[in-house]
Amino acid sequence: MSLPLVPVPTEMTPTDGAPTVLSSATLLTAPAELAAHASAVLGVPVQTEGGTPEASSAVVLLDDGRTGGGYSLSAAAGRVEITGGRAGLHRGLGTLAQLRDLDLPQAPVGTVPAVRIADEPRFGHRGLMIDIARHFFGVASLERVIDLMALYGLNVLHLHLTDDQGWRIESPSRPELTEISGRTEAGGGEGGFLTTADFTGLVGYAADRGIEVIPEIDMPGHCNAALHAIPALNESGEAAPENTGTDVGFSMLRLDNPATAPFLDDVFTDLAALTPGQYLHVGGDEVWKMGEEEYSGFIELLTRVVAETGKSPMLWGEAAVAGLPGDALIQLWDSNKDPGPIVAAAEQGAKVVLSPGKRVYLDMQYHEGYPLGQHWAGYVETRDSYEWDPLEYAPALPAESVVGVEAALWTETIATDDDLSTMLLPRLAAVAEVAWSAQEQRDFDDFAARVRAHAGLWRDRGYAFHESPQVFG
Ligand code: TNX
Repeated sequence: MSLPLVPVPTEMTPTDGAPTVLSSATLLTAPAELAAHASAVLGVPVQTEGGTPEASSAVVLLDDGRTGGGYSLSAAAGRVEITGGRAGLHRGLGTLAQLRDLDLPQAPVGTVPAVRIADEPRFGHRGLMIDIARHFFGVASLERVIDLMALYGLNVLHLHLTDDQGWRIESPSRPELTEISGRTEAGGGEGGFLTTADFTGLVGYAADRGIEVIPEIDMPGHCNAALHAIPALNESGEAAPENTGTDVGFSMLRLDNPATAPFLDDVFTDLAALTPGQYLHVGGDEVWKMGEEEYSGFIELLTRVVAETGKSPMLWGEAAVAGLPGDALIQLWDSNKDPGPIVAAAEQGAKVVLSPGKRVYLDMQYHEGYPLGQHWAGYVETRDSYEWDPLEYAPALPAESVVGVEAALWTETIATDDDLSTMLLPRLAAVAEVAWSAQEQRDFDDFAARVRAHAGLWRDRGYAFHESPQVFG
């Protein structure tokens, strides 16, 4: 078998020669912004100018200014060289980490087999959404998720920060949001929230690994946490009770409440100030009790508020019925619904990220009776996440509107780190390959054989995973 990399690279040629041993005696040369991170990932010291001690091997990262995420990697005779633009070097490091940490017949753990790789992603947006509102997951948990994303070439972490059950991001102009609704969660647990410093630290941790964070404040529905913390947002003027259940569709902010627009200004201005990336996600999903006109007006207000912060809006698919600005990014999720309105918005220039529930909702149960997850979109085993072509999912979507794929992990039933990684693995590896690798290179049986070789790596790093019979059977 050739090397079991995931996602499968565009071109890969195992070559003759001994494996390269990476150790504390390996020397690393890298562009300044990457050096510290590369050194930490690989466990090798950075080469300092001047004295060069005798090294047993070398890793060289060369920035060639390329855009788009492609890179090439060669390893032979004690030297590993990765060439690419900034995004490509990040992906090359993930590939190198796999080559080193997989236990291969050609090269045991700790060594890199002789190989030449030329690799390039299919889609630019390769995302994962984590819901930290239903159950709170803090910095340490999210860093471990980011590590997995980097290993498999995902480059967008979408954080669902607010919902009916809790408000998880400190907003300096509205401290009551987290003081009150940072302490509630689904099932009645203690909750929690990210301080502005926590969030900034996470954004930096992700950026060091080539990953952009897109934060989401979900409006105008899924907002009981705001209604609980801020009485004036309620039509009655009285705070809504906390919500620790998992029903959806019941809460909403009202467009004609004079407290609403200043509230949106405050929270999105605060969020924009913490976010170096282009996008703020404003939600827009499942507002079941609001009329169409008010809903469209609300979405238009949200997109104006985002524009004033200098950012671009990302929105759940329902929002396609409203008038959207040219820089809007729509996230298709409901695989039980006609994608017609999203197709129409895409024909007007909107871009689309595909998150169809029956494929990439990683909170769906793997099979009937599975102890974690839901199944409104169906049971989703590894093959379901893998065996689809994003450009065939909604064939009426103009191909150039589809910028990528994003998995989603909602946490109504997910409460621990082990729960989280069990739902992610092995399906996240499947989604990563859908988003990265060319369709004609993808084959489920081949993928299953490759990803099987990753179980040891997951165990070594302490990630619980689902022993899918489709992969391990
Ligand atoms: C639908 S997906 C939701 C979430 C739930 C999820 C559970 C979306 C935009 N809304 O509120 O958590 O289903 O799978």
